Amino acid sequence: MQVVATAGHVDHGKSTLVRALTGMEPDRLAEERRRGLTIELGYAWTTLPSGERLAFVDVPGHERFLGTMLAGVGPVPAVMFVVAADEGWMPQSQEHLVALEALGVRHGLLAVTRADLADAAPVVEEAGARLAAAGLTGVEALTVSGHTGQGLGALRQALDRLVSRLPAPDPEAPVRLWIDRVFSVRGSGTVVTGTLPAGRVTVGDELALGGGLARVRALECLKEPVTSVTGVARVAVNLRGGAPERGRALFTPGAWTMTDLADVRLSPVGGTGEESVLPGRLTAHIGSAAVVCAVRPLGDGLVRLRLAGPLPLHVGDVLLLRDPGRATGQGVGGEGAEVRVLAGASVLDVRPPALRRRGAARLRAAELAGAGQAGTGRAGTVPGAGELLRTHRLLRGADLLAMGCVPEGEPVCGDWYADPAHWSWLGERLAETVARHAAGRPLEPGMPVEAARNALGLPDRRLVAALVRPPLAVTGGRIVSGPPPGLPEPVARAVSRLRAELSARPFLAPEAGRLAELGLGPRELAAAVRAGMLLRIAEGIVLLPGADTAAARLLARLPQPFTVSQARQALDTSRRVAVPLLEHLDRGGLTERLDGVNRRCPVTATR
Ligand SMILES: Nc1nc2c(ncn2[C@@H]2O[C@H](COP(=O)(O)OP(=O)(O)OP(=O)(O)O)[C@@H](O)[C@H]2O)c(=O)[nH]1
Ligand SMILES: [Mg+2]
Repeated sequence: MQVVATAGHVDHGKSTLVRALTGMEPDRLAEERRRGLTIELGYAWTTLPSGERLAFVDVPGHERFLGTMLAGVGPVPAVMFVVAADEGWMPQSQEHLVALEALGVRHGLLAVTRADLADAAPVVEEAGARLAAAGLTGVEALTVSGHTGQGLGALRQALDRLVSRLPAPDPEAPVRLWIDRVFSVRGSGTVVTGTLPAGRVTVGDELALGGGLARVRALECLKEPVTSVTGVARVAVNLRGGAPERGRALFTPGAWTMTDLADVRLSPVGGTGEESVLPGRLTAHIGSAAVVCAVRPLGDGLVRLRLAGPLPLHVGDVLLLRDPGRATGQGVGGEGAEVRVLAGASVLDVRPPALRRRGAARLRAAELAGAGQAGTGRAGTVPGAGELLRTHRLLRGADLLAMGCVPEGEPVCGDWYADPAHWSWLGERLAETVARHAAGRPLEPGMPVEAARNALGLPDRRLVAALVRPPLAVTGGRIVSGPPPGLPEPVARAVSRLRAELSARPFLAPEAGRLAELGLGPRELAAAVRAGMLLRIAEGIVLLPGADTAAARLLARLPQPFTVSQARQALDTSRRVAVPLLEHLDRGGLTERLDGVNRRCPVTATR
């Protein structure tokens, strides 16, 4: 199945043509029939000569219903543009065309109707040129009459050619079904309808809806019950749960980013080739949604939109921006009606960083300058995972998917992906941070992983572990300056263990038995001391570097003078260590021996 929307000035014969092509009535409301005017979206379908089924979303042409027109066209891949032969190009013809251009609709055909009333040729020429200028290239022009049936056979064949050219949507794509109608069916509950552009919906599916979840109880496609449907299709979904209303979307949970903030690139519309200065408040349209938004210019055609409510968005989505305040006041089809559609906006980021500091906006613009360059969404290029990582630096694979990008390459750990340049920068920062920590706290055997995570501002501890590479190593939840050059791997490991043990009781030097267990003989200890990983106090007595000055600081707090036994207690160690440690301190002038029993700390040593 394919879906085509109508477009064109009020009263130009859109609904009449849809009626003639399908035999169905697109104007369902009594008021529409009484006034001869489409107010709400109309739905009708037919089978084309090829056997392909085609559904129409028939939109209103009246300027007052532009919002409804946009809701109908939003999710639809192609358009049947209708112009009356007897009236020619009119203001809403222009406004609808600008809207299609902004939304990036590139496929369609031109039906110049009411050809029984006037010569269609000049209108075919003018309208054809305008459509081509707006990016609807390769559009076939047909001359028809909804009243006499003239040209309808050729139109059906042209519609067949049009739909056969449309790109085939991915049935595995995540679902986002913009709701364009909600109603209740007695005995079944709530039913919503919409145009499913891609992906698959199946009975029993649980889909996100307005912050909650809704279960698909039943499905219909063109009034026929189905158990599963893939886009493109018009679907009616019987729901349990959720809070459905027009403008909301049913979507695959986790596959879209619910956001009220988006950085976008503007694309000028209406053939001016220039960027108009946007007002500070606009309405953003996507799918069937219309949301008021505040506009913050970043520079270079880039703006940040703050939406009044969150929308499920992907990078690469295209929004239409219009000025809701600018009413034409000219009446239907009045001359000089102002163009209210101001720009298309292609979404570059759905999780943009806060702009706090002065000049942050300009920096952000520079950062986004090359992103997803040129063109808008449906036809243009979209920023890829690599580009998103360049600005976000670190993202989970799940976040990338929710942003609309398939992760590329290998994760750095778990589900985390990193920008390669940023990752190596982080590696360098970690080495620096660990070195600074070691210099400031020589008694500690290394920097706790959590402290390093904090220092680097990383969101996950596993990232710290993944950044550790030689000569850094992780033992016992700490990052240690691992084997310095020349220290063999097993010795380095044993020394790290020893340092970890010493960090718990810094003055209790390991006994000979423990050293032997760790395989640390005199040669190994000497190498570790040379590498600055241990401090030699005496033969077979090693502590962490800096333990001596730390001991002196503790001893200075004792009542002076003090005995070996008092020092031993204060340092929480044994006589075996206390005696040589005090002698080591004596040699360094950190303690002073008064007699056979007493020592004191010189006043200067405690400063
Ligand atoms: N003579 C003639 N009249 C037509 C033709 N098509 C439509 N009309 C008449 O034009 C008027 C408007 O037709 P609609 O089909 O309602 O126009 P529309 O474009 O759907 O109008 P809106 O939905 O309100 O924008 C009606 O009175 C139709 O009978 C045609 O091919 N020939
Ligand atoms: Mg109509």
